[in-house]
Amino acid sequence: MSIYGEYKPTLELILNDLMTRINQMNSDYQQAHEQSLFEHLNGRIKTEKSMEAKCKKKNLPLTPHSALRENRDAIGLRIVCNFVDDIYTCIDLIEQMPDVTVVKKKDYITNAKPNGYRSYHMILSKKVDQIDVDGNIPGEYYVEIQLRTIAMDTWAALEHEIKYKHHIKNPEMIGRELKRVSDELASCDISMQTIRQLIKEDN
Ligand code: 0O2
Repeated sequence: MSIYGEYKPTLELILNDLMTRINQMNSDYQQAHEQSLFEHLNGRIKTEKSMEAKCKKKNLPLTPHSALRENRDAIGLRIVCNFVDDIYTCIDLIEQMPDVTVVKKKDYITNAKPNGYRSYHMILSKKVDQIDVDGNIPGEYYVEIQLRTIAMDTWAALEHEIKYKHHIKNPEMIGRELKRVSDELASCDISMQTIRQLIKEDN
């Protein structure tokens, strides 16, 4: 039996709907501004195995309620932008979407995690016609959206890979190096944005 129980098809429905709308948002922006808002968009339903592991870690029973209420990232989207400014434009546009309410924001771009992780996280609550885990119709489901630049995404991918390698000889040194690279990439992100601004002002 799936940890998502009978709600799995609704999770897929919400994911597809949001991906379509966010891609449309990018096309509309591209038409209006002659530049895209983001470089790419990924979406996933957290695998049942990962959701079970997360529940176990939090000492939660392996139930749809734990998966969909105690955790709010069963549905996850990741928007990867070229420039930091574009992240905040995306956030504004997402906040204006109908039938979606932002219930939590974490700005790890302004305040990077101590290890150097940078990203902007939003938890959305979305109303749907389908029943939810509390028996409500319309139902309420949570969605996590992570927004990052390409540089932040590259860093997070490498850091994630290293986390699962158990035989690192000098983890302190690797951690320090990763933090240093994260700061260098953040500085490059700012420089790239400045260059874009300079090009715009020339036109
Ligand atoms: P996966 O497989 O990526 O989904 P919560 O989810 O709210 O219980 P927390 O810590 O409050 O836990 O959430 P937070 O800080 O918003 O981070 C959640 C997700 O952000 C993680 O999901 C990662 O995807 C990403 N993330 C956060 N910190 C780091 C980090 O230091 N390095 C990397 N590479 N990614 C990070 P999951 O569930 O861990 O995994």
